[in-house]
Amino acid sequence: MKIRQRDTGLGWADVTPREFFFNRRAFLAAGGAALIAGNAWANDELDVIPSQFSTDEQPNALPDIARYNNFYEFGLGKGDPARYAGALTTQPWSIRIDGLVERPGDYSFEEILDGVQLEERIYRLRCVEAWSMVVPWVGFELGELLRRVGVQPSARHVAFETLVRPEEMRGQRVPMLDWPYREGLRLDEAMHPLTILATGIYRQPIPNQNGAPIRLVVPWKYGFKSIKSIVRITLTEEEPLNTWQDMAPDEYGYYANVNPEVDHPRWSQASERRIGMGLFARRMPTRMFNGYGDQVAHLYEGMDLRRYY
Ligand SMILES: Nc1nc2c(c(=O)[nH]1)N[C@H]1C(S)=C(S)[C@@H](COP(=O)(O)O)O[C@H]1N2
Ligand SMILES: [Mo]
Repeated sequence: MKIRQRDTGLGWADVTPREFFFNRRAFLAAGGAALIAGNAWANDELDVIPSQFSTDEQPNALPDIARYNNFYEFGLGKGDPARYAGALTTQPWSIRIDGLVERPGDYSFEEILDGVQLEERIYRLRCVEAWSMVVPWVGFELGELLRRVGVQPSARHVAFETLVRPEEMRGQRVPMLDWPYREGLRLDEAMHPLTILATGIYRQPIPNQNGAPIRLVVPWKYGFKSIKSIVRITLTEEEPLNTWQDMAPDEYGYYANVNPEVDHPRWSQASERRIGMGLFARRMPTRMFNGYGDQVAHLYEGMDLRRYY
């Protein structure tokens, strides 16, 4: 997919690409090299500062993060993304930002990152399938981008779409999902400081299988909300339909907040298995809002979270 650059009137349009630095030896020592599906940006280490929003939990090792993935564009198996995502070219990349925004347009990856200070944010990711991991993401607040493009007063939601490119995304050659993969957030969720766009993991460009070159991370929601390889962000008034809600509305709602008290119709959500600790490791209790309740519970005050699952 080729997106033409429109005149956006945005001040950060004519910029030099961000410079990355890469520590090849540390990367090899982490055992990641063989597992990382060729990312075109992956020749540098990112210029990153630590974030106050990190958990103090021990992050999973890079090989675990990069070999056990859900990314249906590359197949259904957990190992398929690591095996096949190397075919994806992530350079050049741009995101169309449209809908109820002041400055709609097609923004290149470089424009989006221009002037942005990337932070390392160690977040838990809890999947609806009841496994979890802790990931040292590198990213910046989605709200920062939305403020820069200007949200119109009538906007209430933010819709996201993943790339459609069946030549490189072999899972898209079968109509398993209604491509493109789509997600949505309420505007206040999207503007919350915990909601980030991630471009890296372990201070390196994000591995293709984890959603290169840019993906959403919403740490208090089930993993499927964290849409990968984003090419479109649309501000809307109506609540957008997301892919899993569309496929199976009784199993997947719009909110998808991590909630140990509301089970998935086919299994319990009360506990989780941390990947990398072995199949026989004790399951740990799942926490309300994945442990981020102090920061986000107020967003849902007065809402019946059984109804709005
Ligand atoms: N485009 C796209 N984004 C996606 C998915 C997908 O299949 N396609 N899977 C989701 C699910 S179910 C999870 S749990 C997380 C997994 O992210 P990770 O592979 O980085 O752990 O990505 C989410 N984002
Ligand atoms: Mo998931």
